[in-house]
Amino acid sequence: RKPTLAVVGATGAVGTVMLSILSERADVWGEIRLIASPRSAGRKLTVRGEQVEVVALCEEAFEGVDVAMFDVPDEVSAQWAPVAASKGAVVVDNSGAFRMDPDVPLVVPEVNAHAARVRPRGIIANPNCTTLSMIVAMGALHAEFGLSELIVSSYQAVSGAGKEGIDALREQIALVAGTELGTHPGDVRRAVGETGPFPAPMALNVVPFAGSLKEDGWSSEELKVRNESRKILGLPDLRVTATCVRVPVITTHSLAVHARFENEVTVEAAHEILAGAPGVVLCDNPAEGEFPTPADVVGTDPTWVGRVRRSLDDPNALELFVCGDNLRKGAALNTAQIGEVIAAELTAA
Ligand code: 11C
Repeated sequence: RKPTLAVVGATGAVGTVMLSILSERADVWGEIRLIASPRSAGRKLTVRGEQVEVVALCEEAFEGVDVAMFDVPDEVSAQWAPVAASKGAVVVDNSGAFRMDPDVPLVVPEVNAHAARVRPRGIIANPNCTTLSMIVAMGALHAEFGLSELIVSSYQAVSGAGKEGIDALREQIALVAGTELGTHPGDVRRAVGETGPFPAPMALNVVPFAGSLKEDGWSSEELKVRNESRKILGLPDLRVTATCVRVPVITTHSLAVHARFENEVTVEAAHEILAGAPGVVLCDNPAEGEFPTPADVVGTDPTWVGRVRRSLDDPNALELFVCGDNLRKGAALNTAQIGEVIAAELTAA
């Protein structure tokens, strides 16, 4: 029997991408049940070429479910993931609710698939999209050179803030297009008015803040990059500094990474590792204008890496630029891959 899958949050920005990913990948699932808030119940959505009616989130919706993928806000996961697990489902949760729980593995299949086997709460967490956009490449380099420090700056797309974020940028672009705005202090801010889910205008701008404000001036996104990278790589003392910035890109997060290693590095060796790493595409020929950009990477599955340089003042450090689609590998795809690992385990049992 093929396992039964539930997708919770099927109508959201990540849920929508999840349905197309499930339709594209090898079909390991029996029934796929779509679950969303009562307000979306009754809607019909297409998955695997078939129309499936959305059912409302309730305890009975998890009856007979083997794997439940959650793409919902933290508080909804915090309440409902344990309910699904108590009904016997293995939960793969894409919220921040359980990522740092020591009894919940945080899994990126290319880096630490083995961690998915030990799940005392019946829950496996999927990392934040910013961490996920770089961690496959960093895991491959770590395996060879031994990572000792990461200093990253992110360039995060507005879809990280969901459909509301996408709508806000589109509306703001329409308001500034064809004008001479962006030449005087505050002119863009006055023209766009309400800034939606962002603390400043996104059109014609970059915003050095993503997530919520935490202790000592750090943002939640910056702390997630630090804590989650440490947990996934199994390096609890890894030195990590992140500055998370929102840019006017619809989808695909980018990161400029300074990575320091235990051992000396060369660009040639880094190129060889990255070119051979599963889930990574090396795109690094600046003389020909070849480097990853969000506009080229969006809609693709791998982590794209370019601009690989050895640090001028440190033979143990590399500088690189990484792009990954934050809704695919950054969210739905990684969740689907974890689900497939569990489906294989259940089918073999
Ligand atoms: C953003 N990375 O770009 C966030 C969205 O912890 O799963 C995902 C938040 C999370 O705004």
